[in-house]
Amino acid sequence: MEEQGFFYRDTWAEIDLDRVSANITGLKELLPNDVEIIAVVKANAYGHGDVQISNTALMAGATYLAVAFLDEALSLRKKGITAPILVLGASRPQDVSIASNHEVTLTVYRTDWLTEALTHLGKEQTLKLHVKLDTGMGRIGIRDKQELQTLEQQINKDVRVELEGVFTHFATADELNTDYYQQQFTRFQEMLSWFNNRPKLIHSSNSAASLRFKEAGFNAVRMGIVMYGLTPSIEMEPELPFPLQESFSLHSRLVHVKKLQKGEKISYGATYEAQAEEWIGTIPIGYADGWIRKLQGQEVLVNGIRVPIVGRICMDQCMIKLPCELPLGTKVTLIGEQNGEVISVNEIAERTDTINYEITCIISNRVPRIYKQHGKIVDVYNAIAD
Ligand code: PMH
Repeated sequence: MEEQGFFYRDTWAEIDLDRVSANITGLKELLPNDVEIIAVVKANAYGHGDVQISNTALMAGATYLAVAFLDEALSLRKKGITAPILVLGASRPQDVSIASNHEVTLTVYRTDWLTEALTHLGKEQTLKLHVKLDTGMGRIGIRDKQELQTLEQQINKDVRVELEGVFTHFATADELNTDYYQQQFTRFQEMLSWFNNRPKLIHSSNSAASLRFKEAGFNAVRMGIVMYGLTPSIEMEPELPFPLQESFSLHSRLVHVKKLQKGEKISYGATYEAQAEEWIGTIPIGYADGWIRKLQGQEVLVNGIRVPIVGRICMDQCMIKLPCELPLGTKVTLIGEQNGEVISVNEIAERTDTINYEITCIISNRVPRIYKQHGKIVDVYNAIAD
């Protein structure tokens, strides 16, 4: 195997960077030229790998990156990313000096936060801020006019800080019913009118809104899930303006193959019992890899054929029922394609009663990531060897 030497367990995720690029190009073509793309790479780029996705996104035309926490921004800086990075979530006011040193843009979401933050900023330091407005998501953000105007004045008085942007976040942009979206959009416009001077960058759209609502594009959009080739919601799938290319796949290999006699049992609790002579394979992936116990019974692909996971999923291993005796080392695909048969992230999400976002995020750091571009492996990342 080409990836040999980077990791020593036959389980890995593959990220197809060409597909990530294609998804960004798809959105770019849909947007007016003057709308910038902010690539949302928080949570290790939804489990895909922050630095590889950031570089791919920037190459494909994104101009800004966004993460949830300052630590994530600093990690990208450490890995050599020099593009602008916005921290979308709350940072501690005492950490503004570190943000400034690494040219990380922070979100301001209350006036008392700003007052305290300014006391921690050095005389010679500068800081870029985007103000978060809460138009109905109810997480963080300013909600009233007085507070926003006080904040604007406070920022104007201090030459060290620049209010570069203003943003909000939609709670229901991926739902077919647009009533709540409309309310939030109207509220955002109203709140924008409270500024004396509107900041340079105005952004409200996540992936769903970017695809659906032109008016919410302003001059930047925050692109997360669609960049990875996943639909923002199942109900939106029929409405997608261009085909998304799923970039994440998950694979393993048979490390043990055995014949069970009728009545013999498998795994913790001995809950699975062979009904006849059966071939059972073991794959080295388990719930500690994010392949959670709820996936018992889920199918995987072997030689393009769907076969079920049998018995309880263990921490590091699980067992599958094989159609016949198969050689050790046979590739098993848990998410992705084999010979035209596909198991999508959405299928795994449905099985586990959750959304596709959660699936790629929870495939843990113990699973190495292989990056492919133009059909070749261009990078391998094994977090536990770092
Ligand atoms: N902007 C903010 C503030 C976000 O929280 C998110 C995603 C995005 C943009 C990107 O959204 P998209 O992936 O739908 O394009 N945030 C989350 C979240 O907090 N939980 O799920 C997705």
